[in-house]
Amino acid sequence: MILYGSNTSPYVRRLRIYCGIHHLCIEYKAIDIFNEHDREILIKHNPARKIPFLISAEQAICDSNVIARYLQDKFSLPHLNWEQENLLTTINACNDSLVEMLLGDRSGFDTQADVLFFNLQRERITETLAYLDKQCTTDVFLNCEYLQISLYCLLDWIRFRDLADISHLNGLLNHLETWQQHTLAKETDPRS
Ligand SMILES: N[C@@H](CCC(=O)N[C@@H](CS)C(=O)NCC(=O)O)C(=O)O
Repeated sequence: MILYGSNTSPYVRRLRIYCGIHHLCIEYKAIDIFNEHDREILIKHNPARKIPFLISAEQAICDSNVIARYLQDKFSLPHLNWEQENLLTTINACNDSLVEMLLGDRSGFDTQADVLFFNLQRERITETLAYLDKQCTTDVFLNCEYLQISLYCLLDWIRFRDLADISHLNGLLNHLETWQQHTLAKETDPRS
């Protein structure tokens, strides 16, 4: 199996850390989705034109959430319960809005403008981070390694790209500090 992605994507990184922790024999290939040659590979396998995607002997699996479920099935790893799925949805919502803001910024838009689209993203980012700050010390969260990894990858990406102020959110800061000691967090650091 081959996991395609980029070293900077938090969605890809969460899967790389998860595979590493469980010693899953998955090859990783980094691609640059804005490079002409690599984009052909992306287009061939994922109509949504997003990373990550996984190529297995049987088929291509697109989207980090689906890839995680596929790996959990394939390697008999625990699935998330419904409360944990909801937390993952919250992490993803925050991550998706930050991606939109980053792309808006790179496209030359004023992402701080008082307009509906950016107001909605900013509201979602602020509220989901505040919510996750409270949830990240609960048993529901702490009993799920995939959630812990996913939140760590989001927070470290926020810090790496300077995307949001989390300096007042102590739960999130503690989570970041705990996970950044992990060998796999160091090995997948987007800065290196
Ligand atoms: N729901 C997707 C989101 C993946 C995603 O947004 N990936 C970004 C990179 S971090 C991407 O490929 N963006 C390309 C684009 O938006 O055109 C997942 O969980 O895999």
